[in-house]
Amino acid sequence: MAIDANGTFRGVTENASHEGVESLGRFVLPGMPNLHSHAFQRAMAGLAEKQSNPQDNFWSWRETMYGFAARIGPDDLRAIATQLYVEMLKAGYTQVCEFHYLHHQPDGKPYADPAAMSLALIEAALEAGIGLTLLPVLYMAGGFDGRPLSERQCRFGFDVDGYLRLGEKLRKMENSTLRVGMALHSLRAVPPDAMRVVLESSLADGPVHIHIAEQIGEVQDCLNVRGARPVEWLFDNAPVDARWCLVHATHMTADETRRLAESGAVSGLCPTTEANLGDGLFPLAAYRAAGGVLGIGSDSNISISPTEELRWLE
Ligand code: NGQ
Ligand code: ZN
Repeated sequence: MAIDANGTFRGVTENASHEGVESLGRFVLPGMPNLHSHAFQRAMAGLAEKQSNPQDNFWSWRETMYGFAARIGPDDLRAIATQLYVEMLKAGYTQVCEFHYLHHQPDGKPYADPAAMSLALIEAALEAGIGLTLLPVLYMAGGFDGRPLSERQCRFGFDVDGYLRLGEKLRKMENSTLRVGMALHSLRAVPPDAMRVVLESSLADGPVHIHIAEQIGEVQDCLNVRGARPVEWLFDNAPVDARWCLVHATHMTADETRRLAESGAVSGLCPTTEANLGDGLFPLAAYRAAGGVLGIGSDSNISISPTEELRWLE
């Protein structure tokens, strides 16, 4: 098996001689990266997997999730994430991208150390022995119209300066098993001007992740306020390339699908949560035909199984 300098598998030679090659004596598979996780949501498994009201949808799921999140502090997060990351390793994930927005205390005040919740995740990954790509999330507004964060969203919020300070601090902790990138929660949560500023910062020279188009409602709001669909708007306004991961690119036109595939950006698909919450199917066949790159994520961590995600995707 040929592996390039980035650790990416580049090819397999059939019937190769094993002369001089160390045998592992068993079948081996490449470690699977988990492109999208909200660790704390592992502990709400079972709270929202049933419909208690015919009107239930993504947004009512989110209210349940917010109510649960309000009870999680740094010690809880460390415990939940440590157990989760061990589960991930046992299931075959060897690297996890943590899309982390639970930054402050439940009332919105920063912890004495504003990085307390990030540090809990770093400690959990170290304890479990999984590679961590920590993606601190920028979350500034409650919707495309720029409305302020709701009471329950206040603990997610940073202004641009505070966010970049957090990113710089975490960057200094990088090592062989910890990488720090950037995440924009979604187009609805990050005003265009703020997006431009953070994308010009040094934090943007690593991985950049974003929730892009999971819900028909947000596609509609984006069209109404910004005059374009989310994927379309992002490509027109940001330098999207192979460093980017667009999570939940569920709702795309044929043209958006082609642009995403040609950009080299990764489509981060989370089949089990997208099936439960997403109200749509990713255009997999067209995307693959256009040469698009994809990976999977366990997102809300109801299922922690790469084979299960791939089976649902197929
Ligand atoms: C999240 N989860 O950030 O946990 C989101 C829901 C939102 C999924 N999109 C919150 N599955 O998008 O506002
Ligand atoms: Zn997510």
